[in-house]
Amino acid sequence: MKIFLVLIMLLVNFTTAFATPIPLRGVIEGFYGTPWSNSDREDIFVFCRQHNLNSYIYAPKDDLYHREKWRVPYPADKLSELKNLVDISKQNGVRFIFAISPGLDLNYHGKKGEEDFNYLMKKLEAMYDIGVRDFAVFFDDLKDKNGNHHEDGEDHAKFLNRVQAELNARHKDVYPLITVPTEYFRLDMMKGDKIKSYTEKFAENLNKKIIVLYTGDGVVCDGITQESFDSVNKIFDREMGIWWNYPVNDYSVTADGNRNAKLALGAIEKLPERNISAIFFNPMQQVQLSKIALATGAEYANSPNNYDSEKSWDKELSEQFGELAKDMKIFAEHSRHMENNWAKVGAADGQNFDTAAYLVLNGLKHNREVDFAPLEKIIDNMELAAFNLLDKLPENILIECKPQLEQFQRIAQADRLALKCLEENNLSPQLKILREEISNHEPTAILSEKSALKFIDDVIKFFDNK
Ligand code: 14T
Repeated sequence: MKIFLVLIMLLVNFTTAFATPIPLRGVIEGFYGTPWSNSDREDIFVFCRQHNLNSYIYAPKDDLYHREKWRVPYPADKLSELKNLVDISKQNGVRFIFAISPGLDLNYHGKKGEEDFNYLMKKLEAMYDIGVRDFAVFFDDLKDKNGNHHEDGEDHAKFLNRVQAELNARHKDVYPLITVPTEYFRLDMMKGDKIKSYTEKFAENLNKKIIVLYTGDGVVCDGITQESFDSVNKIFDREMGIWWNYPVNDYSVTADGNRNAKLALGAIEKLPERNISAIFFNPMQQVQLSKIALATGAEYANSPNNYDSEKSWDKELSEQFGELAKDMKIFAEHSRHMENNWAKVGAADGQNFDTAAYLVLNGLKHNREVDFAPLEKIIDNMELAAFNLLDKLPENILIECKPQLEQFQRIAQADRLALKCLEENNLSPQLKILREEISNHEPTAILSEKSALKFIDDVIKFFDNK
């Protein structure tokens, strides 16, 4: 029996020892909105080293020199700041990948085409001079307001081939070029069963060494199946890389134009196990809180075929939050699912809450004897978690989630009153006031929309329907 156990343990060690990490794995600073500060970036390089992530892509959408003014060289002060970053990334064993997004107004042909090619090479050359050896040229988000684009896949591919050839001709030590096409999610590459002409021409003409990133079936989507992934590998005739849009929350925009209202605090999940050349996680502006998802992503990237998202989530929460881990998990459980009319990713919020709430509401609807205690206990823990976290989280983390924690507290308090109303079979007018108060804060803080927040509305409806 003992020998049997030892054998099993050896086998487990064996499989983890032979886990094959995704070759290129890291973080892409690729979100809209205020870019990370340089000290945020330095912090992330250290984090990458600690979690065996080997690369970082510099691609902040709102760095003017990255996209809008891509032709304009970085001024001396910005360049020396970048040099400092490149040095620190190297010290941490992290490849600093410099990305440029020239697609808004790039010319491909004639005299203007030559001029633009030279502008772009100049920009990359300046980065080579400060120590960058990895380059990316992105063509994403070039659609007009009707959702159409006028790009030509052959133009893009030939431009990229030429950049790659020129880099290789000038330098012996640059890594393969990385790109994102204009049609960068699977459903945008296809019209029914047919591959659209941009994608077809892009794939057909693009040098086989160039690494192509895409985001899955949609821009922000509920996982990538192996089957779907392999079908895209087939279209591009190479192992694709993934640009994974979690925990990024730049699209969580409220009516008043407030970004990042909901925090993505869940685990990375539902990604393929095989044939992946690269994976980059697009984070939130909230750099500290991005580390929950990023740490699970690092576990996935280092061992895609024996990754367990819930286990990894628990482990990383414990590691990052120590004695506050239990409370952080309660909060994070209500802030991990991201969804709007075009985006959907992350495990459902408040699953335990929902199970208990259903038993209560459904019981009452069918005039059964109901036990209120389990839900009450869950609500108690939510309120306590919010209280503890507001009190004890380190300043640099608290600053990223204070509005959401306060909203969580409001929701828990309203949930408590809602439950009390059910128990007493009487709708207190105070409940609608608390609900109003929550709505007033929604421009800056959203969480648990379909779970703990919805419960308040469900209870109000319950009495309205009586
Ligand atoms: F290139 C891509 F792979 C990509 O994801 N591009 C952007 C990215 O910068 C952004 O952070 C991410 C999440 O919002 O999605 C892409 O940007 C979009 C795409 C949309 F369809 C922003 C708004 C959209 F409606």
